[in-house]
Amino acid sequence: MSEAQVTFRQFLLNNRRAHGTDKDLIFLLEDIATACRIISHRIRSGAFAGTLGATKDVNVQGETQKQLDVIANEVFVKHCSNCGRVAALVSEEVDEIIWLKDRPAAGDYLVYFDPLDGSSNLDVNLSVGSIFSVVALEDALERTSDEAVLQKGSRQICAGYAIYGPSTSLVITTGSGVDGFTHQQGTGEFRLTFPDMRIPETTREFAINASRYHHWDASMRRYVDECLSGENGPRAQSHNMRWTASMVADIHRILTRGGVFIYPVDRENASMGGKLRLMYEANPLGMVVEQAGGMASTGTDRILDLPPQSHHQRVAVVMGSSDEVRRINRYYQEAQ
Ligand code: P6P
Repeated sequence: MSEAQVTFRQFLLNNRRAHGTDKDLIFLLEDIATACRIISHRIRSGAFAGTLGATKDVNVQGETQKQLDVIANEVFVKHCSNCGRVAALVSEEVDEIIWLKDRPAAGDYLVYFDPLDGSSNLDVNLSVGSIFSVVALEDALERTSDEAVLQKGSRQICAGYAIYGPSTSLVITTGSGVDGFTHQQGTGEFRLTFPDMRIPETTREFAINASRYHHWDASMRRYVDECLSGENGPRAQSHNMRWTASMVADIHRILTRGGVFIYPVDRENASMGGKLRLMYEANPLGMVVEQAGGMASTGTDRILDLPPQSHHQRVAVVMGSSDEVRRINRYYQEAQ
């Protein structure tokens, strides 16, 4: 193991020296890393503990909750509540905002998370993940309100995810690039194994749920039709497609080798504003993608500039290699 494979704590302390990372944020990120370690263990032991199945409950998203959705949420809530500077938690699994302080101070943290993204993959032993985002309150609050958590993605001070795959990895940005860590069996440490992750500008790989083709608008069909038309089509090159039904896994592949991830608003999901959620999926992963040199758009607007209307708001997502995101944005612009 090279010296470069520093532990997560050593990395955060180095980051503090280089970029002035606040010590409370370091404590919070270490608590989040602990939560991800625990979730990783609960997933990998789920078959023995009988926790792989579904509950009888439906969450605010209208999705049947898996037992591990509930467990992962409880682990995130517990570990994100340790740091005395966290004012509120917004969870994909919880309808209401979880306020930890009655009168939050300026600089207190708002933490947004999807504790177990892609949990339908648990039944078939495919990758799932956890997504997290941190915003620091600009001003103190006289009283708590739903509006207080409606912060633009551009105000995030930190974002990242854990992916529970063949290995458990943690990927974070605090605004100075993107770094990936791998959980080391035995020591339990997250070690820096993928420093300074970058997304190539160009790609020939796209990720979309192609079974929804008949719901898409003309711009999205135009883009995918061209990708599928190969060397004799307008792109004059062949493309590859991947879809893992876990945004974290698709985005991690894109961070590792490029690509573009697309979940458009379509005729069927338009009434809900799309499928994916802004505050704890598109914003955090959008910050990671941008910090790695990619782009994150709705097809028409930069995701991180969107003014949130509600904390479970949904949004169209196009993110990854910048050349492809620009092309898709252009197709939407030309259709206006
Ligand atoms: P579909 C998982 O439920 C999720 O929120 C994302 O992680 C994933 O990319 C998408 O939904 C999968 O959607 O239509 O393939 O089920």
